[in-house]
Amino acid sequence: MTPTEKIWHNGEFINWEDARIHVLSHVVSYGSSVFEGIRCYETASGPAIFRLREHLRRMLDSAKIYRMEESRFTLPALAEAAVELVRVNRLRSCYIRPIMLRGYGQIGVDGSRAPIEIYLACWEWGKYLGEEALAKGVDICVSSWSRLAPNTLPALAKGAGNYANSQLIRMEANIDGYEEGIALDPFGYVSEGSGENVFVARDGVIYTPPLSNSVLPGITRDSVLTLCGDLGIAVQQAPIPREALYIADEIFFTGTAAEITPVRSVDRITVGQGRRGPLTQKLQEAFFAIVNGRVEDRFGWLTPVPAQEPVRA
Ligand code: PPE
Repeated sequence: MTPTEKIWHNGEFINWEDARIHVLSHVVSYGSSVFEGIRCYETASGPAIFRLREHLRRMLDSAKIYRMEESRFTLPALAEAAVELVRVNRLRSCYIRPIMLRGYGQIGVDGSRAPIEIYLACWEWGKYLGEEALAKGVDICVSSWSRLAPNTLPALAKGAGNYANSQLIRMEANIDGYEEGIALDPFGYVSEGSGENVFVARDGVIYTPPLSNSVLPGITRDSVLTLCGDLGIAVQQAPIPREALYIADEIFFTGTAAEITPVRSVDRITVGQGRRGPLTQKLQEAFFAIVNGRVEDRFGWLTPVPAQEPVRA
């Protein structure tokens, strides 16, 4: 990771190196933070942040679920801070990581009296599942770990604690020679990847698990559902049995980091023709045309970042 200059903390910009917390901060022992991942894309008219409001809304929702009351900063104030963050760091494109955490000052599980610290950081982040993944697809497995059981950890919240489960899925997949793992939900239905939602196509119809199958309500997932409607592609939110993965025509992952990444095999069983399928390609083209500003932003997904100083070469 290449450091950038500034990180936003509770309303002020501080230097990258100064964004430190005490080891006894509540979050370190108990995973008590919520966070977001947002991409800012390079367009001909400057950097543009993708679906900024929706991401910040999800972070405030996550905070509400975890009883992290925050009244200092409203959604518009955080959105303004994110735009300013990209501007002061003079980046053409980047990944933005907002984090709300329970800080230093209270011992024990109940962290409700520990101070809440809000940070916004950004850095340049390339392709998530490898350079060739977007064109060629990735080889994945069904994880031996299940996704979060209902009423254990809240799947709708992007809470750091939830990512203990994601880490187990991702590390196991990587050690076993796969790029990523798909987890089933506790009832055996397809849920999601460690950091991506999943879509499965067969006979021209695309399916994705509903939110009740323990998935994060992905912003990219929502964008793909919108694009399917716009392009006239049939799409359904429906429970997906594991074996549907093996007989799919196409499978792809969606996520801020993964964008729209085709899957070419599951458990070493080839998906369709073993390469990016036509529906996946059509959706990728529609998605990248919007985020790179090559077509009109017809859904209002982009927040432009005004230029301040010359962009770094
Ligand atoms: N499910 C999970 C578990 C998840 O972490 C993500 C995002 C998604 C689905 C897709 O959501 P969205 O980004 O809103 O479309 N994962 C983030 C974390 C990546 C990381 O390694 O850190 C991301 O893609 O930014």
